[in-house]
Amino acid sequence: MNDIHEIADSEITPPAFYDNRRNFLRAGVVAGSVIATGSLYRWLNPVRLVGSAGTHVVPIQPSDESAEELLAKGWRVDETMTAETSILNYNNFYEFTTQKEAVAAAAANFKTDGWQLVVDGLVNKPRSFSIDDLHSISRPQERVYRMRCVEAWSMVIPWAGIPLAHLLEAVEPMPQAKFLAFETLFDPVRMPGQKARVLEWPYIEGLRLDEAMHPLALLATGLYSKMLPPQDGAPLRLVVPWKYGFKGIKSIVRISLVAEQPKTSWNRFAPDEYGFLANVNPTVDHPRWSQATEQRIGESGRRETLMFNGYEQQVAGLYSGLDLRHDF
Ligand SMILES: Nc1nc2c(c(=O)[nH]1)N[C@H]1C(S)=C(S)[C@@H](COP(=O)(O)O)O[C@H]1N2
Ligand SMILES: [Mo]
Repeated sequence: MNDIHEIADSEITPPAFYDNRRNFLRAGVVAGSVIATGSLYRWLNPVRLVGSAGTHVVPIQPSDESAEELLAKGWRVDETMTAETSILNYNNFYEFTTQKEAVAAAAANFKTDGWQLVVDGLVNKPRSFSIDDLHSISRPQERVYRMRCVEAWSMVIPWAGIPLAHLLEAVEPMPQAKFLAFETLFDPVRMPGQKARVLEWPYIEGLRLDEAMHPLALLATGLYSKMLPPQDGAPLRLVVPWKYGFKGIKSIVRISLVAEQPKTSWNRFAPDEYGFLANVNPTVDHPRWSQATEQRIGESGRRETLMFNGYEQQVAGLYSGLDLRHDF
């Protein structure tokens, strides 16, 4: 384990992809206005730590701890990443369609130029952020995380993004702030699935403030070393890997700091099936199916679901004293 080190993205990026990115860079320069080259360069070098034999270390930045110490504490995913084609073509994004294999095509023309994220509510410094603003708060970090959907399928996904805690530090939550309410864009023209009342739009999700401050909570702006594509929640989505996938709200336009627990979309839709905490828990079944096992996309057979999706060592302390037998 002594060959763990931080390396430049270019050293480990497959050549074919690197060439694509150079073309992308050239296109950006020619097009001129779309992406400032400065931000693109910053984007091209997310912090990434890898270990021997492809171990993915979860970097906590800033951190005094060495990669070896992080590994020893379980900040790692020793698992094969799910194929990029699966991550891009098997999606839940009801604003476009409820057919998982059809989301990519339905979302292909979704434009996110000029996107602004508003952060407001119980904060001392409410403001709105462009994606470049977010990247200047915190250099993007690569995070390889398991994702477990409540429907009992799962993936291992290389996200990149900024720790949610860093954004919160920038807006300074007030002492009365106890929860975050997240909101997806509401625009039935650009998101035609919103013309059907499958859910009440806009999609709303929430976290407790202490959950949001946890170093694993990520605002993802990238996937497989590229900008986040529309079907996975462009230009930014939440990733909380110890919770069921529906907590990972996509295409976020607003984050409000609030005093009361927000009313979330899936909980309103079926309060007995989708809770607020929604921590992955193999011992608490969904009313209509078991949560004990899962189908890892790309594998045959099923594997056992892990408590807190394998992040128990990191997050169990957030829930000490809570009876998780009723959390679903
Ligand atoms: N706005 C919005 N966010 C969403 C959803 C959605 O329908 N709309 N689906 C959720 C569900 S159920 C899951 S499992 C994940 C799927 O993320 P992926 O398609 O990137 O794998 O997104 C979550 N975020
Ligand atoms: Mo899901």
